[in-house]
Amino acid sequence: MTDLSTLRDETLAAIAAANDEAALEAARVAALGKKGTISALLATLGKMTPDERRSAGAAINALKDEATGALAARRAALKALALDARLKREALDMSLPLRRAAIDAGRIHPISQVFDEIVAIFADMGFSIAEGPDIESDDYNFTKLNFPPGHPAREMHDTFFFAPDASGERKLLRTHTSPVQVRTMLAQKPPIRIVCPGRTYRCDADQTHTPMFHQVEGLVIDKSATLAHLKWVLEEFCKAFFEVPKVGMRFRPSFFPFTSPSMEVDIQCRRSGGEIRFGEGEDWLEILGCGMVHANVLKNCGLDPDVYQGYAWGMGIDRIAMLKYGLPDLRDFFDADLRWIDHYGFKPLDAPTLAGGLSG
Ligand code: 2NM
Repeated sequence: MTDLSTLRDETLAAIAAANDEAALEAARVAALGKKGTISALLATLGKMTPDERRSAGAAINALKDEATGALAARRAALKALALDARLKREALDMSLPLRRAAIDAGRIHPISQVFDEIVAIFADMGFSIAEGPDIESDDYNFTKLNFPPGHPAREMHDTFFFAPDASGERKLLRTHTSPVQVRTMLAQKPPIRIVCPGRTYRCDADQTHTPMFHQVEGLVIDKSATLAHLKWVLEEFCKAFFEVPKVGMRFRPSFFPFTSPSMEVDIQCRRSGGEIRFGEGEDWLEILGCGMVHANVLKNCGLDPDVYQGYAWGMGIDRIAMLKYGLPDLRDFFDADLRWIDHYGFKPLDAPTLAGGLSG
């Protein structure tokens, strides 16, 4: 039976040549499908004599079994090949160094760290955090804070003004965070205890000044807030922030339009061998300005100065951060150099707390 042996060779060759699932299925249908070659042969058995059927039947059924077996074997081989290819594709090189997870790679900027430390200290004393917009009105940034129109202090702030809007109003970039205190006094009833961290702007750029810088200001308004309370709050703050058991402080008379009396505050320090220690020593370091809130400011913000009094203070954060963390150059803060932030930055999960230690 040449026919049968040719059909056998062709069928087995087609199965062996099938390189994927679809080609294998096509080979199966061609041989064993309803209209397949082997199925057609099987259909001829009915018309044969019993003798013919006995010999041909056995041969055709043997071919059918062989083809079925070859199909199963080829299917298994294709599956193994596919698995091999997938394993090769998805192989992991276990000797590669571990990539740092985002939480390990990220760093907190020293300015943010110092903000967080200061916030933790004042939150512990019962202060709330208040924030406001960077773009302010002249009224909130100056007028309500007792800067009279044309007063030289307005010029001293080197203000960035925007072009006047349709109504002629000239907005500005806030030169201090004090407008946040103004907004709070206008919106809340005393007692008020807030600290206001934020960005501030003055048109000034040299070795020790950048046009954008950072401040934290504080405000307490109550019926009996006094200068003695202010001194205590600032002393507690300085001890906590510089992480020392005591600090020598000096209050020098000064002038701000929004406070009376006004003072500048120095803390004692010791400089030796390029290092600085805070709290004691023969040098003084100016760190903040403060005073009792001027009666005009209280009035401008809807508070009766015969009922309420308050104290306030303000400090620049950038220089304080440089001193506390030994950062040599102010300009590094704004260079966005990953090596610098890697070296000087703080780990995100080491959040400053008084109980856990401010700076880790
Ligand atoms: C300073 C120094 C002294 C201050 C005053 C006020 C307000 F709104 F209550 F009048 N806010 N901030 C203040 C007082 C700020 O910065 C050197």
